[in-house]
Amino acid sequence: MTPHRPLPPARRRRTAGTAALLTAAVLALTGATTASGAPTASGAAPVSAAPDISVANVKAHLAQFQSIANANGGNRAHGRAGYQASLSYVKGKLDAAGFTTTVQQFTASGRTGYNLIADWPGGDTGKVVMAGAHLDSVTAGPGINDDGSGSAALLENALAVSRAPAKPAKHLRFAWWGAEELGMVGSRNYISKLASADRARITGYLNFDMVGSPNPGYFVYDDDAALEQVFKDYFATLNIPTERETEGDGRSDHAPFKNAGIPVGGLFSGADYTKTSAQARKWGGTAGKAFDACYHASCDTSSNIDTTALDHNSDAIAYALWQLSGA
Ligand code: DTR
Ligand code: ZN
Ligand code: ZN
Repeated sequence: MTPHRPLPPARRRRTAGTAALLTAAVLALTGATTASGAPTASGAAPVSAAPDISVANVKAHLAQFQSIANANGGNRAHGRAGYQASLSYVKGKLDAAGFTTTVQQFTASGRTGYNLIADWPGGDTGKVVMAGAHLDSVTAGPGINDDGSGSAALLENALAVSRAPAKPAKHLRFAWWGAEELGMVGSRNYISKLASADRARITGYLNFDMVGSPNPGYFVYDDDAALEQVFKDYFATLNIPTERETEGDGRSDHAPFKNAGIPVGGLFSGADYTKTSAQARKWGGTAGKAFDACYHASCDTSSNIDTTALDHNSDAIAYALWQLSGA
């Protein structure tokens, strides 16, 4: 649902239909049928349509993160009670859904930090599709857009995987990183502890850090052409123009993966940079104002979210996961 720029039901159905048509066209080209899930004439497994991710569910996770911050000194920062509570919340949902979860411990600035890794059982473990978001906020505030938005969108996507009838051909792994705000300490730790054989099994890593900015842009990471194209294809079905993400090179948890030679992609709706008038013309919102004026501030609360951007980005994540894992 889209309170800011409500789409009439007919248009939402049409956009969903477009995605379905794309999938149908791919299946027709490969000689597959949508129903059977049998191998195609070319031997490739057909890709079933990605689900529509409920933005209401994503926002319910954000409301939980906000309550957690409220109850724990106003933040969910590394080494604080609000981080631990955020991790328990996400882990509880994943465990109940059948994920195999692992908590990885590390130390940063004299405090213990944690990554949460969640593997969906099955798929070819020689080909791992990974997606992540950081679960820590800065100490200044609750971090609802940065990066409650990515954490919540990813959680709802993981739950959608657990509910889906079709099994992914590749192995799916989700990560919620600790201490990103201290310099990507959690994700760097994960990569440094990963055996080189296990690194080689990761076919791609997708990062979602800030996907519900209140004055949003639609930025797609340009690090890997194939991963970039998957997201561009999705936004093309919505008729939303995208730009290549250039603000954040090396500024989030995809950087350690990229440095390890793993293809990376991701989405970003903008931080403290100012939206230009050209960008406001194509995306709406306010020119001359930051994409997120509450970036790293106490006002990064539940009201610091554009529901439409959060909705589209959540659905784009599902599209990419389904495409890349061959669900
Ligand atoms: N790393 C983010 C902020 C950030 C700024 N630019 C980008 C570009 C792409 C992803 C993230 C970012 C933070 O957590 O503060
Ligand atoms: Zn962030
Ligand atoms: Zn940040």
